Amino acid sequence: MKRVSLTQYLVEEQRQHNTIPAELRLLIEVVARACKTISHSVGKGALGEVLGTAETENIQGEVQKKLDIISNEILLEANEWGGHLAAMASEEMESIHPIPNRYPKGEYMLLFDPLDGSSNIDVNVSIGTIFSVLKAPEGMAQPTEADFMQAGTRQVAAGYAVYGPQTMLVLTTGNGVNCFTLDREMGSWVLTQRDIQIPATTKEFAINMSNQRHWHAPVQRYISELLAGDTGPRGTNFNMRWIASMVADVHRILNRGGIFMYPADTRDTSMPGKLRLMYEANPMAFIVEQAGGAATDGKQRIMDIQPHKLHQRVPVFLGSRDEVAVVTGYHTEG
Ligand code: AHM
Ligand code: MG
Repeated sequence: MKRVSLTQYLVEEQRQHNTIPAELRLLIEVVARACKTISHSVGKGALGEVLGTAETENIQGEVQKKLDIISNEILLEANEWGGHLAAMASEEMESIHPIPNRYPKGEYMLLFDPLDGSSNIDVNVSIGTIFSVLKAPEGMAQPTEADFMQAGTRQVAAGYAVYGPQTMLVLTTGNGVNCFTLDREMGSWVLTQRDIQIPATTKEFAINMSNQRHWHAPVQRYISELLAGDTGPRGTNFNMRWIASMVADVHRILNRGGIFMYPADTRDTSMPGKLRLMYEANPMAFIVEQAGGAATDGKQRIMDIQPHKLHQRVPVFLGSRDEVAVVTGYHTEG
């Protein structure tokens, strides 16, 4: 089999479709290289003294794991000097990170969740990095948070790396979804799946069932119908999976279909759901839509939401488009 590297893929994609100019290619390659470094740290585990919690909390009030901080540093350092970015933003940093004055600035802005699925770090279950790329607004001088407040439809690229039995990078630049596997011996990313398509129908769902008593009526209805299986209105049995790493759950859905949900609930209505719009929901929505799936907040397409805060949360329903349509219908009808 002829091996296509990430670089070759990016160069050829630009030649054929004109979607990856040189600066964007550099950005993607730098992010991919940083993910390689994160994968290496993750893989060392206790041997690299990277497990366990740090003594800090992030802006969401969550205790940070050592690997959350290490991964954030790796991504910041890798992306500062290349001249392709104007600013970065991260789940692990309260405010945006403009490129320091000692480096040239570029026209892109990068957002990331450096290590998603933090609760799985210490138990050797798949975790990942999620990223989203926006363009800096025309004429932007010193970047501010307001410059990041762009709907998901404005993303020029999005992707995630999943650190599992294999390390993989899933990427879209708006022309389908492709997957690269890290060749650990060679240290290179090799194209292993082209133009991934999510089946439109599915019999598999993913939700944290322990929150059931807090859900709103539409989600209660939808899940109870799935659980009723062939004895209920759906007339067929559904299976459930919940990895508690969005990257791993989404990766399964990309490969064999499914619906992933993190709904808002009755607990704290100022914090709808758990996932963050700008660096979790939007990039995943872009990938899922590019693979023929759908992503809504229960009422509208996630990528159409006009953000108002860097760390804002959003309810998420994504995956196989027929199921996303059913649960979204339950929210919008009547
Ligand atoms: P994190 O960014 O702090 O790791 O939180 C996001 C993660 C997602 O990867 C996953 O889908 C969800 O939190 C799991 O939540 P729960 O702990 O309710 O199972
Ligand atoms: Mg995270």
